Amino acid sequence: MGVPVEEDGDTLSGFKTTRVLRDCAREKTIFVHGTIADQAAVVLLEKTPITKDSLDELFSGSRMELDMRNDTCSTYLLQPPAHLNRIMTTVVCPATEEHMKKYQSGELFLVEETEADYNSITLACIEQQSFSIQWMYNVLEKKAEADRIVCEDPDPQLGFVLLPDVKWDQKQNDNLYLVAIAHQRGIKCLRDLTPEHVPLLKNILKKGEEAIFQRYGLPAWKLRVYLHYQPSYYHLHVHFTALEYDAPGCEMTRAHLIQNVIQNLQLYPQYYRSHTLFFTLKEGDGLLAKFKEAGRL
Ligand code: M7G
Repeated sequence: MGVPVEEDGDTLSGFKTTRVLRDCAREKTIFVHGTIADQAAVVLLEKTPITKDSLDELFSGSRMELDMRNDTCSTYLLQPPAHLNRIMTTVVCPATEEHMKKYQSGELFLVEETEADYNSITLACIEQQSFSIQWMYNVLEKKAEADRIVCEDPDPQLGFVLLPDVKWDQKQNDNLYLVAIAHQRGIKCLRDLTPEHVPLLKNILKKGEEAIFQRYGLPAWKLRVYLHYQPSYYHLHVHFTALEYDAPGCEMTRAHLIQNVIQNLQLYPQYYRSHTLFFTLKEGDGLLAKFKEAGRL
């Protein structure tokens, strides 16, 4: 279980920085490795977007500091009221070596994975090295985040829980991001899917879209709904993101649109078992090392 950040708690005041894993000025993010009470931790910091409904208060309630003026152009540094100046903060503690690798920047490699590669390289690697899926079981069993559930279908075969992704602060729909976690256990990833899972995928898509429309007012045609391959967590889950949001992980080397997945399974029952799949892995990734050892890169 991760360490919760209490509203007025001081979880981070005892954080000691070891090193910066990644920072990106454009995304306004910085990921830091350090320790909290001698436990390894990763802290992810991201400045939140400026919401439309905060504009009046932002203009009327901020202190303005003139930076420069030149003809028609002037720039200022605005100091908004504290509640409009938040940083979305995720704390992973205790963090493993795998977490450090996941969040640090590094060179990317395109991997070509045949059915044989999956069986001889990937499968063993994900069984040994993948991230704990305990947080998903906690959600399914209402041991965590129960108050955040947006919709649930409790059916053990077709059911799922839909809730906001940890990356989304829910303050605006522009970066809407939810995740649907299947109740059915034992479906690790895309490679396990067969036509028998089509009703499950269709159910997640239809009911997830309906729930998002009801709660957030975004219709199905404004959503990008997909599975990751490779995912970080090997228990079936589906990503729902706002179509116009350039969500991390929505690139074509990782995201598989659920509508295409359903169609592929209907046309070719063994599609995900037998097709060669392509994806990117980052330098330092354990799976990448195994592909290199096997001479596949
Ligand atoms: P993934 O493709 O397995 O991994 O997706 P990724 O993180 O490499 O994309 C898992 C999704 O679950 C991601 O979008 C995560 O941000 C999200 N997620 C991860 N954790 C640990 C949590 C959590 O504890 N709660 C919620 N609500 N979402 C999480």
